[in-house]
Amino acid sequence: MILFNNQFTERDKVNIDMEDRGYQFGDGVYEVVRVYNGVCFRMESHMARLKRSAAEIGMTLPYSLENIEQLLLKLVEKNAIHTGNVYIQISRGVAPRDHQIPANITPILLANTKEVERPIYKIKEGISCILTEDVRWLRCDIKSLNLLGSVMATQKANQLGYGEAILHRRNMVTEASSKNVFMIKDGTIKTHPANHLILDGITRVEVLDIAKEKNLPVVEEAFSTDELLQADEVFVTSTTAEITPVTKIDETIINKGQSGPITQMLQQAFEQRIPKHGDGSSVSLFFSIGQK
Ligand code: PSZ
Repeated sequence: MILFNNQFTERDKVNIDMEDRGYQFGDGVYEVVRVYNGVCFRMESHMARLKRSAAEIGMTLPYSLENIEQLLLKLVEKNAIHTGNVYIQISRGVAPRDHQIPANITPILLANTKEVERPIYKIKEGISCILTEDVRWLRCDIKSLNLLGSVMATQKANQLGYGEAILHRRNMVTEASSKNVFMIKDGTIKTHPANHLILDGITRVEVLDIAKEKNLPVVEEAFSTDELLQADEVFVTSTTAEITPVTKIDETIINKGQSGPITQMLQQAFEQRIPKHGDGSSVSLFFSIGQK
């Protein structure tokens, strides 16, 4: 079952107009929310960011934020999602193709869900990343449907046999193509400040909160690609990747190709914040039995 505006329906019953501005211009915004044990994780933060993204592109949400949240919760329930993702996008709406936005346009909301396990293997063993130039626009703080810059960087990484692309502007690291980037040097955690050059990830905020709770030194400052390559530990974060170690960047092996101690400390604290079953059980990174 999917959500089309405020109706629950089947995917094959939905017709998207070719003049939907989401399709024509990438004119719209989206969110991905993680579901753990049937519970939406940090739903309020995702809803707040959705509202902000819409406001930044001058789009009024079709329903109240509370209404949208209720619809998404109902969708998760109807589809009996245990561990998975909720994808929601709101496009500007349908209008004859013209850059100018007509006054009376109504946004179109679409949401679906998917059962997806936690990427336990990558979270444990880490991933490899290429470094590539950040060619995206200057409003990366908006979670917009325009993802071409990110898609092209990911494509380049994949073609070279790497898992992700870490982006830089004139050798200053911004973020990864679909993740935030953190580095650790001499016990200090560094990440790019939340400005127009990055998406302020919900997972990024969670990591900063954990670091604060644990009195770990953090600086929200841009760092260079050279600094990154000399880091003791590197990790990337996102709603689905959680805290994933980066063990190789281009030809450079990070921390002997392993997840580092501070990364693991953060992962463990993150895992403790994940909604559990009523009985406290869940698939765990630290307490699992032969998960791959
Ligand atoms: O399933 C996936 O592949 C997902 S779910 C969320 C993302 C990818 N990426 C979000 C994202 C992003 O696109 C960029 C450019 N920077 C940072 C992030 C991380 O944001 P959060 O932590 O909110 O998911």
